[in-house]
Amino acid sequence: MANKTWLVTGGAGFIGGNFVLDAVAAGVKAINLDALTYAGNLDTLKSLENSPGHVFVHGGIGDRALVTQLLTEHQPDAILNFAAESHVDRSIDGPAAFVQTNVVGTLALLECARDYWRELPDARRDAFRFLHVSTDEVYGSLGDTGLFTETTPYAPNSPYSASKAASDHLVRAFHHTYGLPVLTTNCSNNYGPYQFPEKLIPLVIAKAVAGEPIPVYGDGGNVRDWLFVRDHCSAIVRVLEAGRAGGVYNIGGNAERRNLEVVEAICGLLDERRPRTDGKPRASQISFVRDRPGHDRRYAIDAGKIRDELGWTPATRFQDGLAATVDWYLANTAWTQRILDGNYRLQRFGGGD
Ligand code: NAD
Ligand code: TDX
Repeated sequence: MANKTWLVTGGAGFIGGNFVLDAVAAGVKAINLDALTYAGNLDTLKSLENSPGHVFVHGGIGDRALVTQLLTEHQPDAILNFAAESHVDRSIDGPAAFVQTNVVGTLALLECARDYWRELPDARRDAFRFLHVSTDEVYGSLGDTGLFTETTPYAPNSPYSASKAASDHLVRAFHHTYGLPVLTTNCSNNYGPYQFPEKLIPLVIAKAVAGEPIPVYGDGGNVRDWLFVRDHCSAIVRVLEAGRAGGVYNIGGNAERRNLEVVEAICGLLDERRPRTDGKPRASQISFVRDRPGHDRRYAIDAGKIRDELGWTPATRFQDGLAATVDWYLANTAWTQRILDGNYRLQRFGGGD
């Protein structure tokens, strides 16, 4: 990784931010293109302020002139596309922004990448990769059994997952039609430091600590397969370095949990670390609320391909990653508070009460 230059998009977000922090620490020069939407946060990257390994550029992936200028100026060895609208609930209220960034934006980025890649000298052209970060949600919803593999047919159910599916198809088409050396990763639910508090785990921590009701959608029986964010980052590096051009790799944590189990586990961790003054358990704050429209019941990843082909497995057990995440949010309340001082107040999106 050392001495490589990567164009990272969406690197001020949750996963992209963790990725940039790790990559720069490993000696990569990261050109970080981020539009700084509500989800982009430069506080995450504060430790890189004086680092020559990090160049932050405020802008969108759909800005062809800007992307072309960055490619020409920095001559990256790879492009990693994390930039997206990422919240399912927001996609229910406003799908257009999801199509704009995830589909139209990714198309612009692909066209710029193709034109740049074509002009590279032979050796650098062979080594160049465009890695697209996608989600397991493109495969739809599972019943009580079964796992998503790389050949599971696409069946996206939310405007978010439909827009990610469309972007995956464009990435695939750019390989098939133009020969662009692409890689696609479809990952399960991530959790860890620097996640925007609209998502389940940081939302529950914030609500629990604030003494507010903790909203569990429906019966709390929906299942997600949780992966610690830094394990996702290490998987992406592994795919970038050793994945077969044109390949698709599913990434998962082998940690299927019902939502209610996750919420109760967080409550238990907080009871140990930050007991309520009235002595009641935090689980007493749990409130079952109206379900998410179109709520996918179960996601679960078969991560056998990345394990067998590339030797990657997750390093973090869910109970350890969850405890580390709770500890991180308790130790970094200023990071969340700065968000809550802005426009977001832990409110629900997507047709709830
Ligand atoms: P996030 O919402 O925390 O971050 C997205 C980042 O993209 C933000 O910094 C935002 O400012 C930036 N952005 C948005 N529109 C942009 C544009 N037009 N140009 C440039 N930057 C733009 O999302 P995340 O959770 O970090 O997800 C990152 C990627 O990983 C997404 O593509 C998402 O679909 C995928 N993914 C997420 C998860 C998960 O559990 N969070 C799981 C699997 C895959
Ligand atoms: O308040 C809540 N209560 C609740 O029960 C919230 C915010 C969520 N939920 C449920 C809905 C889901 O079943 O928890 C589960 C997780 O919800 P989210 O954190 O919104 O994640 P999810 O919809 O599963 O999507 C996430 O994983 C896949 C990411 O946001 C996506 O970007 C990623 O592609």
